[in-house]
Amino acid sequence: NYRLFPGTPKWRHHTLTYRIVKYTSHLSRAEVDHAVEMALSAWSSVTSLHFQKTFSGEADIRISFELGAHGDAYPFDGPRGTLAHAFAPAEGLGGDTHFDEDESWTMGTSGFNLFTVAAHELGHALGLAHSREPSALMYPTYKYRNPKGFKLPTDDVRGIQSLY
Ligand code: TQI
Ligand code: CA
Ligand code: ZN
Ligand code: ZN
Repeated sequence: NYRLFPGTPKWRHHTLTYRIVKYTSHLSRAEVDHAVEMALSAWSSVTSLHFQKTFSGEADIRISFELGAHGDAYPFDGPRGTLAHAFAPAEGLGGDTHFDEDESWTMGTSGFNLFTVAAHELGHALGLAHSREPSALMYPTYKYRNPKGFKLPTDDVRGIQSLY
């Protein structure tokens, strides 16, 4: 029940670089690093993908927390509404993942859990669209996921393994 994007955009290399360009004021840097690492490993653990962190220059996946209008065609809208978005695999903006700095990002069950939303967005950044399967991570409804012991639902595994 997973879906891919029209034209099936995907990364042509399997070692992808990522860079956290702008952090949030709601969490420590270490917490953001940890949530992102856990989210990436959910996807790399079931594919041949590897993620390499970079600290300057270009990166396939540029991650940032942004407020309101931030230079792409999709301005953020303050608390609630849109939480984050990510661009399908491509050069340039492709793979980039933006989080709305106006949300209350947390490491727990209150507000919006950063790991949960990051794992979903990175699915988009790798080429998955929304699933029709309600238990899937790529189903378009927020549901808290505990990063401790998290296992990617079968539908998402099938989806990502169809690409990588
Ligand atoms: N942002 C939407 C999302 O990521 C933006 C979006 C809609 C989108 N269609 C897309 C992004 C297709 C890439 C490709 O789904 S959101 C969830 C939910 C959002 C929603 O802020 O609405 C999560 C962000 F619904 F699944 F909970 C993260 Cl986890
Ligand atoms: Ca918002
Ligand atoms: Zn954006
Ligand atoms: Zn989505």
